[in-house]
Amino acid sequence: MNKKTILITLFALIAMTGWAQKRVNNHMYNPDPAPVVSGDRLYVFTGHDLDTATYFRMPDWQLFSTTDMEHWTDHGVVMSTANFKWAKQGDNAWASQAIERNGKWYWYVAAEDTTKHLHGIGVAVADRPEGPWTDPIGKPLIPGDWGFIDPTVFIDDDGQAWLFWGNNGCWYAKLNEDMISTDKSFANNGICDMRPMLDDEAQFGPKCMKMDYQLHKRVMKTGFEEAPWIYKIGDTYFLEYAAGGVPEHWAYSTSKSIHGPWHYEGRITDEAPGSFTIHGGTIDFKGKSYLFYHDGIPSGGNGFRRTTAFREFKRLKDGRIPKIDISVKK
Ligand code: FUB
Repeated sequence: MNKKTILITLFALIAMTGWAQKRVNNHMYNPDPAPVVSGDRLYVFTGHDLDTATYFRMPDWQLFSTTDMEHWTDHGVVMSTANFKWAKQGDNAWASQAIERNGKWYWYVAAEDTTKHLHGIGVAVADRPEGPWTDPIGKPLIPGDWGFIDPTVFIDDDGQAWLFWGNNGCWYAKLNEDMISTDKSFANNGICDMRPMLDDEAQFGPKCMKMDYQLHKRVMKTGFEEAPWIYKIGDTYFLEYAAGGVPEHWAYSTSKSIHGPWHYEGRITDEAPGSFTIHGGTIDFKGKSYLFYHDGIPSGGNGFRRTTAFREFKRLKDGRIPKIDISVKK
């Protein structure tokens, strides 16, 4: 066999078997992974499902890191609802994402805005991922409203930072350079509502019948469910998201502009084993690509005790993402 045949055979074998599933930690429940690279290290910010949870019971946020994707440092719980005086305490510390800018770290989280009894988006600042983290504004950055969860943040090539978020809808705001305030002159008092775009199957994939918790009934809804994950490769914006109602699968759309229109690219994965949610995102680190997500395998299928998993994969041309098998067998 010559070198080319060996490489093709190897690639075909990997494509058939899928990449192995790995974990950052097997002992504590750690859903909603948000990976970020800083220098030589990859950090994964996660939430925390309580060991006894039978519904979402999430009091704080955790951090893990690695330099080689094999050996992980468990930094433990590095921030909790106690960091946000406006938030419901001891619970509803939902999905998050952190980003580094000019030597400071900014961590965007979903927590319950007690003035609205609905989730809003908070921001915390630190000098390093391990903290200590503080709330620089003492109020939600984005006040509570229906579906205002799952923040994702991205800094464009021109230095403009964008915050996206949403469940059963997607919204985005222009962050000011301080990263702790939004540009109120943008869109509708600072918030652009993407729901008309989500309605378009060419942009966000097939609609499906699912529960609307505001209307308290099942209706035909957009494929986009929640958990947006925004980034850019070359001149292409990527928006990954949980799709298809619950149980969720992971899908993505691309665009040549942060404002869309988006082009639906398809599924990245099928549903996560043992979990009706899947929240995650892809990231490139040391020349390889990884998909992070959570599943319910370690808890034996309890959808409220979820554990982060990751798998290596190879991007296609232009950074596009192949279908990744996350079934338990692999
Ligand atoms: O972890 C709580 C919620 O479940 C997240 O905000 C969603 O993305 C889903 O994973």
